Amino acid sequence: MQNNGKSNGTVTHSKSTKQDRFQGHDYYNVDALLSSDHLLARDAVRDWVKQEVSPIIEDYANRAECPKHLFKGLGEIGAYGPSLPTEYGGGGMDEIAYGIIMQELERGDSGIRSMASVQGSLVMYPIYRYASEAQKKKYLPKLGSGEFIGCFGLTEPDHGSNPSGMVTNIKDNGDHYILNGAKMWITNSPVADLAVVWAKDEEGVIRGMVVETGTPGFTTPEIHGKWSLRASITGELVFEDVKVPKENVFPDIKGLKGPLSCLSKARYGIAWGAIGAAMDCYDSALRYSQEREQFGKPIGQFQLTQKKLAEMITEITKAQLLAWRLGSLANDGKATPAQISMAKRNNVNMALEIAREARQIHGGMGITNEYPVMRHMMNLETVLTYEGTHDIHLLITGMDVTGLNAFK
Ligand code: TGC
Ligand code: FAD
Repeated sequence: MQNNGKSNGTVTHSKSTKQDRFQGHDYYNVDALLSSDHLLARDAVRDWVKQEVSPIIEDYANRAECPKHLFKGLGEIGAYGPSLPTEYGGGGMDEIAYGIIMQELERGDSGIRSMASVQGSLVMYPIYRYASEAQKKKYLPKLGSGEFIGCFGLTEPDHGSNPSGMVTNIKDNGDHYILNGAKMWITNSPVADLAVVWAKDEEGVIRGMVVETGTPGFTTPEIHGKWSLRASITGELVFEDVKVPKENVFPDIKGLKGPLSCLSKARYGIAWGAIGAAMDCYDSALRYSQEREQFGKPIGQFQLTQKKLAEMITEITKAQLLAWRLGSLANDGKATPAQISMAKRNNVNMALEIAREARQIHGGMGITNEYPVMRHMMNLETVLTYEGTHDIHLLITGMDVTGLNAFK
């Protein structure tokens, strides 16, 4: 059982002695489509999650605390920007390797995957793609190693699904800009060293910039009371006449396509990540169904339990094939934003449905932290909403197939 981790008034991370018995599930031998490098990356991250995440995650989620000590470890295993070039702090691997690393991290916890995917896809990627060479050299190696922590500020209190309505703004003031406004729901912000922020200039054009925390007028209050993603830290970004050096503003990218291009990268990782959460729930439910007896036989022998498990592995297999094909397209530079939307929406919803069914198979035990399913289920409620809600992605697919825009 867990304890509350407190000794002499100091909160420490207590390690559970419970063994992580997770085994991967690959009904259609999708592994045969992967290279030896993909499998090596997958197994290394799976081992790291078993050693570093599984023993502590229930305790941290219980206390709604972020395991900050893992930021460095995530850097050491190459979880930040796996598909970015090594000279810019990335892993130099391909898009499938990036996806499979996100899958294994989210198998541990969606909040741990968030720690990595925000840093890699929403902070390092825009700096790599849009910042000056000097800014890249200044920030990327330290972000890649986990020495610096970054966050991404797009959402505002009154502009979530509709970021083009943002009111955060910059005004030219000689050798610097003055930044005012607020961002809401920002993963990692209270522990961040820097933020990639999107704000409108005096012409109303969206611009991106790096803003270092500690700059006078910039605060990052934490948001409390989340029942989801409890091991991930979330906060606001508040800017009151913050001086942003001109060299920190990305020179060439203008408009909403800047932040949306970063979201494509992160949504792609989530399409893979959700499979990890689904596999963990299925794995736990399958084992429970074989071990738990009622009416004199294992509950897995009842047809209704078999229906649940058979449908779960079918949906996981479909999601794996979707992710693999999307990864192949991404490797060729051919994955469209709408294809990424379809995979994010399908795979996250699939994982949430599986978490709910797995919870039922565990009966009353399913609501406890003896099993990972309720934690995954609560996490996936956020994953369904962030990076574009379930319905926004449906409308992106709808627009793509009809050619008619529901947002305008
Ligand atoms: P719209 O007019 O459609 O597009 C504006 C411009 O952007 C281009 N574009 C994209 N470019 C790259 N990648 C994409 N995915 C793109 N989608 C669109 C588009 O071609 C256009 O280019 P141009 O050259 O014509 O200017 O824009 P809109 O204002 O109508 O909005 C469309 C909509 C609703 C789909 C978009 O606003 C949207 O996706 N909304 C959802 C917002 C969202 O996803 N927010 C996420 C915040 S970050 C987050 O949640 C992080 S969670 C982190 C974690 O912990 O993991
Ligand atoms: P709203 O946009 O107000 O949507 C409310 C409801 O209305 C939803 O069901 C939505 O689907 C629906 N809706 C909206 N517009 C339409 C429409 N046109 N048609 C039909 N239905 C519609 N943001 C960041 O910038 N950086 C981060 O790091 C980040 N991390 C997050 C971490 C957590 C834990 C959470 C919960 C959110 C995070 N977000 C982050 C914000 C996230 O991206 C937004 O919550 C999300 O985009 C939805 O915005 P909203 O919450 O304002 O909901």
